[in-house]
Amino acid sequence: MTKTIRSNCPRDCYDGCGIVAQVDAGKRARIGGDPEHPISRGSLCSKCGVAYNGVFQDETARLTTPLRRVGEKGSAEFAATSWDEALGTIADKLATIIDRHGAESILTMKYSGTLSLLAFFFPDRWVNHTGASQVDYGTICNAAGGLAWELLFGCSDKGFDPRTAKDSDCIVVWGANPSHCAPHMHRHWLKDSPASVVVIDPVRTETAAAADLHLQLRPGSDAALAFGLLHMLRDIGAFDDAFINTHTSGFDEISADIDRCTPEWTASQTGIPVADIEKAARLYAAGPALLWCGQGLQRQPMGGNVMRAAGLLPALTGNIGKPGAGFYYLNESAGIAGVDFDELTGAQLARGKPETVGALDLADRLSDPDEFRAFMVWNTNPLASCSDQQKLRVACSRDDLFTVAIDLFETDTVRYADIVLPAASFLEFDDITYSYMNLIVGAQSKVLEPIGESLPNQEIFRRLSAAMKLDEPSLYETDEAVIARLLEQCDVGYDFNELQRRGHFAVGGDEPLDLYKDLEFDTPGGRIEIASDKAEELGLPRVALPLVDEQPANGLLRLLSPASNWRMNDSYANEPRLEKRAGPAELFISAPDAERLGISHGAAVTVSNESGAIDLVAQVDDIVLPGTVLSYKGRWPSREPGDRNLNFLHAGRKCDMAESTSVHGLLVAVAPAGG
Ligand SMILES: Nc1nc2c(c(=O)[nH]1)N[C@H]1C(S)=C(S)[C@@H](COP(=O)(O)OP(=O)(O)OC[C@H]3O[C@@H](n4cnc5c(=O)[nH]c(N)nc54)[C@H](O)[C@@H]3O)O[C@H]1N2
Ligand SMILES: Nc1nc2c(c(=O)[nH]1)N[C@H]1C(S)=C(S)[C@@H](COP(=O)(O)OP(=O)(O)OC[C@H]3O[C@@H](n4cnc5c(=O)[nH]c(N)nc54)[C@H](O)[C@@H]3O)O[C@H]1N2
Ligand SMILES: [Mo]
Repeated sequence: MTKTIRSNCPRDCYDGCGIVAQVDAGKRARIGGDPEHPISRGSLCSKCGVAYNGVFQDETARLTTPLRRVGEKGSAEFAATSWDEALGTIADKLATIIDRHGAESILTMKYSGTLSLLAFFFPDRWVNHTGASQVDYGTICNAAGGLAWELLFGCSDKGFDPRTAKDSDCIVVWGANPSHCAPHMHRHWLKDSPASVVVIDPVRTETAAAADLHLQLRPGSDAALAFGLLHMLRDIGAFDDAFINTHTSGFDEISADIDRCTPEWTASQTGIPVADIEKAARLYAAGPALLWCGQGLQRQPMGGNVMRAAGLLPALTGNIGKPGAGFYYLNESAGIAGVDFDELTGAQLARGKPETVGALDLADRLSDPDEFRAFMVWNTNPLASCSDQQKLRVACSRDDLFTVAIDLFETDTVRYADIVLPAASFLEFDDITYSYMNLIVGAQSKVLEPIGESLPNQEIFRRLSAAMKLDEPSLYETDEAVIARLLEQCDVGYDFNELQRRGHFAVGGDEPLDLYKDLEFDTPGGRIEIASDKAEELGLPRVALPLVDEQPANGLLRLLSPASNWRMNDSYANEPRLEKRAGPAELFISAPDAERLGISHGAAVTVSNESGAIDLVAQVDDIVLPGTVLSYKGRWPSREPGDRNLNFLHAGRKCDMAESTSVHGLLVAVAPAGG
């Protein structure tokens, strides 16, 4: 008999889809989209729909037992072992390390393999209790934008409720690519909305191609564009002086810069024709307007400044606190506002502030044998996703580094581990999901038994705590107890069984929430801080500035490596059908650049800089303009020629804020391969 079970996708994606699983005893489940879920509307995306029915349920692809290393680090030669033995070994090793060098010499690193509340946050209790060091994971992804909008708006993870688009006249999508990264928002939300859509992106993404207006600017010229748009908005009378006077501070400090950024100057800096700058300003000024700034936007050398500049649009036009208006970067603390994160993560267990390591410093710091003696990694694959790939690999090869990796699959990072622990997939345990865009809380339901001996992250850490004989009760709290409390904190109004039956809970009911209705901002002064003392204290400019990155010289090109349609970050590189769809790793290059460099469509090219070189296949395509090349992220080095991916070329340069990545700012030379 077929059972139908409702669940929700907990992966690192704006959408947050509802799932329906059809399960026949002893067979694979069929995983599809929930027709009654407002985002997925009956379908999953082209990648997850394949992977959840494929490699996620394939026991020949999954890690099924704990493993211990028997060959060289990196060789992936392992022998199966039992949970007791694996956890016993880890407990012994860590006890010795803590005894001799202190818990801070254990470096822990997690990220967003799954974002469900227990599997993501519960292991933090163990980290806090032991006092282990932590990689500051936001620095690999979105920390600069976070700090920028905290300075400006007081908060970066509370934006507009997407449902308010029904009242909007314009939606600006700035440096986000929903056609890949939020496929259902691209397909339904943007396409169905009555608003005109303006996309600001150096790449003609599918979302850009479908927009009313695409401003295809030079990468790194966004702050100039923002000031140019402000100049035009002021000219056409779209500034809201009453709003500026009442709800912002520091306007005087940018007013002269707005004057200076004439349309002609802006066009010369960004490459966008004056007429299009004017058209964009008029569309934005036509009525209530929404601004979505992507995480891709701030992954550039001056990414923090760019975010502060872009955020001035809603601030100076008063597009805040009314239906159809607003700004959005992330919505984490909006959808699950009630959750007591200190309790969930065991913040009170920490004795003092833990040592943190920025992701861009990981390779350097982990290379130092005196600083870290153990490396524990789960929910992330740094040997594919982090900068300084070669150096990180050498660091992970250290004989005196004890490495534990927890994953579903044998990733590059797993290949370097001393002990590997098999994680259960989100289809195999109950949890709570949310989206960082849509205000929805979902039931993650157990659809299948865990494959092999795999276990959910939270259970792995409970058992590790037991193996280490830790006596803190909260390390052992059951899933049921935590889930019940989370639902209470989120004010769901019913229990987990009922949530499973309904599938999801819409925060605020059927109507869009206005999260800035009261026009209160969490800044020191309670207003939108156009000029910020706090920024100055941090050694940053007081205000956003109309800066533009220097144009690449000597024939170098700017390499962007945004998200692929066929990958979830680096996940699914081992899914055969997606591997086939994605084909070999490509470099998109404009026809004029290809001609200048003697590169033909389909030819092998070498992409190089001071960090090294990788070979890709040229796609001559005008989705990029001359000066810019693009290659999608999401490759496992171990499955690529030369055992490397794009991050081999990323020396770990930080952007202007929060120690955060500038990966979309790499400069490279491109030449025919073997030339
Ligand atoms: N060149 C370039 N590099 C980039 C980026 C870029 O734009 N360009 N983007 C950066 C960004 S934004 C990010 S967020 C990072 C992401 O980089 P990573 O965090 O390394 O992303 P994934 O490779 O998907 O790693 C997630 C891992 O978690 C595993 N996993 C899934 N579910 C579970 C679970 O329940 N338990 C456990 N233990 N594991 C699980 C998956 O199998 C996968 O191996 O990459 C960054 N790297
Ligand atoms: N399919 C799929 N979905 C994903 C992911 C995935 O890997 N695959 N990753 C998830 C994760 S971890 C994250 S953080 C989000 C990220 O999702 P997004 O926020 O959409 O980020 P990216 O894909 O890195 O980049 C978005 C766009 O920024 C543009 N961009 C690059 N440089 C500049 C610039 O200088 N100026 C402007 N205006 N734009 C620029 C790129 O061309 C790209 O089209 O997506 C999540 N969803
Ligand atoms: Mo990310």
